Amino acid sequence: MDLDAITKHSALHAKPSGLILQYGTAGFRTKAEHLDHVMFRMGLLAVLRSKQTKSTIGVMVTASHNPEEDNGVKLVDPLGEMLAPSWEEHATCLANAEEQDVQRVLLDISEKAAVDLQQDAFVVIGRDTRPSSEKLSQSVIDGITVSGGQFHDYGLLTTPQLHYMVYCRNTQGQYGKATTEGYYQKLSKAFVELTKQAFCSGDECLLLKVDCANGIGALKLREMKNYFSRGLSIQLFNVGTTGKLNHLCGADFVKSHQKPPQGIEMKPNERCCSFDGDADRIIYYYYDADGHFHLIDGDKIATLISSFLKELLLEIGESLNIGVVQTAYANGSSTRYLEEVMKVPVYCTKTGVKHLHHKAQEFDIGIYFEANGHGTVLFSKTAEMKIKQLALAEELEDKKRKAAKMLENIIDLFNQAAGDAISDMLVIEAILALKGLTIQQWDALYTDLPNRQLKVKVADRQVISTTDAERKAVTPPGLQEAIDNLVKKYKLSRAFVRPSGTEDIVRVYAEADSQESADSLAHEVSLAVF
Ligand code: 16G
Ligand code: ZN
Repeated sequence: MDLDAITKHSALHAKPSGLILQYGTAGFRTKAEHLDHVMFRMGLLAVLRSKQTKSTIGVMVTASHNPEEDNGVKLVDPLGEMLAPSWEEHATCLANAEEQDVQRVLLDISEKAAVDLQQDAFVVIGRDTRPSSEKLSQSVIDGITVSGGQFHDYGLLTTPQLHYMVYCRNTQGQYGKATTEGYYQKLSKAFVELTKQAFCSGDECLLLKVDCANGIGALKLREMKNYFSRGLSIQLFNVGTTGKLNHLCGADFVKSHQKPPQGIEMKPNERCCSFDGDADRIIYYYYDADGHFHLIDGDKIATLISSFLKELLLEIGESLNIGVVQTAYANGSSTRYLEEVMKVPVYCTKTGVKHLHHKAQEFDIGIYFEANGHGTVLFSKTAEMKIKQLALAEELEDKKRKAAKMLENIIDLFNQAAGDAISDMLVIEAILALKGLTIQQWDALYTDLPNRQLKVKVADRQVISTTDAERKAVTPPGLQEAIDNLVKKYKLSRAFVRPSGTEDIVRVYAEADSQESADSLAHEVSLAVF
């Protein structure tokens, strides 16, 4: 690495003085105009990480569901996973170094992480459709090339597609081909195989309306559609030609406002879903015949998937362990249904995909979803091997082999590297078709407890610290007692507070037996936070 060249180049991507940013839950995220230096430096860091792991590293330029003016960047580790926590710290140090210290910080990181600077480095880059993304990804490339790394720029990609590319490249193509065609082929083949017996002849019952949040999902779903000769009929809305990214639409908007996005025409009982701005989240919803809006969030998605997988496991008769991972935001009804009715073990982790993903890796089949619609299913190598063997076993009775074949296709249909709106959508559509379930029947699995989320602005959100997967406040003293006392006043109630990992606010969540109670509990808890 030519450190002098790096210093020279770095001055062309100068850090605004005084600006301090943190590698948060999903990388760096702020107004796009403040990010040029971060992008350049993440190019440098990706090269170091690639040298250290002797693998391809990914860099994704996106700010997901944030407003169009924002942007962000995150690094993807060799198996398509989120960047390791110790490297998040390196990322923060490097992003905040003053110009004259960049060289020193780079050497510092190399030393601490035992990076062999002689190693080759390879980085792949993807970006979302924000107006600022192209230029910012160019700054990432600048950082990569000046530090002697090689790269492949995929251009426009969904976040989960980039995770997929990294995973494919580091497993010598075993997971799939590291191209968008490879991704579409893998998913569409699995979907078509899986749903072979399911589809009725008329197209009407299969219609799905998709709100693409005016983002990358629109482009990629349109490409994907070409790979289906039959089956699913998808109609796209909010494709970005007129509307603004994430504005009054998208999964985050629908989930947090509990209402439909603008720009989609919904008839009663029609199945609709929304992606977020980088297509790693999905939320379903519909209007019933009386005009009531029904939201089907990540918890209900996890429930549908879990019950389907559990049935298939029973049929193949293998003792593979299954676990569902949620966060504190999971609706109490979903947890109760999973544990008491379905008898599957449920675990709770801190908010943020990396925590859920990590926990889900402990099981043969780990199902994880955040209530906001981000999630996937992970299959252990053992589970995958057993399932593949059974699918091939000629001597097996038909029913068993069929179940094993279905599981085999399900493994291919899920993105094993990250939650993926396109892949999750295909899984859900396949399950609904195979089970002959309408969206109302799916919705009726259990009734969500009414809930409310509030944001509270405080002087310093870090005075609040939590434990027990963010369900209990440790500091400030007295806060948890106050919450406990408030919760006692309501039926079927639960509440917690936590500092946001993406915004300078504290989040409050409350649920109770009625909307009125949930609203009032959330309000009272937010007063206790001051
Ligand atoms: C990020 C996380 C998401 C989490 C959210 C919480 C990833 C890829 N994304 O968007 O999973 O739910 O942050 O935000 O991990 P908060 O800390 O502001 O509530
Ligand atoms: Zn996202």
